[in-house]
Amino acid sequence: MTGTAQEPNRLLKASLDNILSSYLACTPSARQVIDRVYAQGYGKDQLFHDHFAFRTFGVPGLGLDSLGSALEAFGYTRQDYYSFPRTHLLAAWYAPPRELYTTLPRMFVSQLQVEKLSPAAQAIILSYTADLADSLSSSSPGSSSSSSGSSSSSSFAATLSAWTAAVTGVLPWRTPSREDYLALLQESEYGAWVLVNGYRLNHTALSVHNIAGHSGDIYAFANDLVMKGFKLNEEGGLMKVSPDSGLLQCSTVADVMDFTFAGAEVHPVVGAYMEFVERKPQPQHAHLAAAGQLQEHQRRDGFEAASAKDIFASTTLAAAAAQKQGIL
Ligand code: OOG
Ligand code: NI
Repeated sequence: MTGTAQEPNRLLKASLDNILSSYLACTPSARQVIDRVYAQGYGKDQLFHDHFAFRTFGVPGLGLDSLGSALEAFGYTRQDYYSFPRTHLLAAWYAPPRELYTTLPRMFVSQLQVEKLSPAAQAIILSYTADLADSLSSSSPGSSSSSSGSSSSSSFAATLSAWTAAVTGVLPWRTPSREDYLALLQESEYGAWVLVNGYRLNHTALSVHNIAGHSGDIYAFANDLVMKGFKLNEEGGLMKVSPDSGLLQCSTVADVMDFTFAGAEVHPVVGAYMEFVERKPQPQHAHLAAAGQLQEHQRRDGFEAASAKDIFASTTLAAAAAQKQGIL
C-alpha cells in the first residue's frame, strides 16, 4: 500500500497536496508566513511539514479512528494517545513509514468526547452527525473492526467518508446555523470549530530545524515572526517546551474569517492556524548530529500533552479576541 521504498503512495501524495492547497487558500496568515518569512528568507521550497493536525467529533464512524484508519491504510502507524480531560478531548498521533519520515508529515488527530458535553451541546452535535453516522453504520455490513488487518475500529465507509471530508474540506453535514455555532462556542470552542470547519486541515506545523540556511533555532525564528507582525499564541508562554527539552513548539493565533451559515447569513468564524516545531537530536544520537548525519527519526519524536493543551488554544484565543471585539 505504501508504494516503492522512497515514494509515498500516489493517492496519499495527491490527497496531502489537496489538503494543503485548500488550507492555504483559506488561511491568509499561513500564506503570509510563506511569502514574508520563507520566500524572502530561504525560499518556498524550504517548507518541511513536521505534522498535519485534524479535529473530529468523537461519535461512532466520525471520530479519530475514522481518519486514523485511512492513515493506516496508507502505511501510517498509530503511536501514543494523549487526553485532555478539561476540554474533553482525546488525541493520537500517527507516524509515517520509517523510510518516508522526511517526505511525509506526522499526523496528529484529535476528537471531542461528545458524550461528556451537556445534553444541550450533545443534541446540537448529534443533530448534524446522526444521519451520516446512521448511513455509515448500515452501509458496510461485515467490514467492522472484526475484520483483520487494521488496528482501528472504523468501517470502510467511515474511513472513506472521513478521508474525503479531510481532502475536499467539504463539510460532511448540513450547513450549520449561526445559533448552533454560538451555542456550542459557549461550551466547547473545539466543538464550534469542528461544526463549521469539518475535517479540513486545522494546521500544518513547519519544521524549523529542516530549513536549509537557517540556524534551526526556533527562538530566533519566532522572534522573526513577531518582528514581522505575526500574532503568536502566548498561552502558557510563547514557546511550548517539553520537559525533556527536546520538543519546542509555537504557533500563530488562528485566522478569523467569514462563513456562510444556514439561511445565507455571513458572519465571522475561527479558522486554521500555523505551527512551528524544532526537534532536538535524541541524546543517544547527538554524535550523529555533530557529524551532520542525523536523520529525522533520530530526533525527539512524538508530542507532549502539556504543550498540546496550549497549542489547542490557538483557536480559543482567536475566538476570545473576536468576541471581545464584538465581531463573533
Ligand atoms: C491540536 C493542538 C496540539 C501539537 O502539535 O501538540 C498540537 C489542535 O489544535 O487541534 O497541534
Ligand atoms: Ni500541532
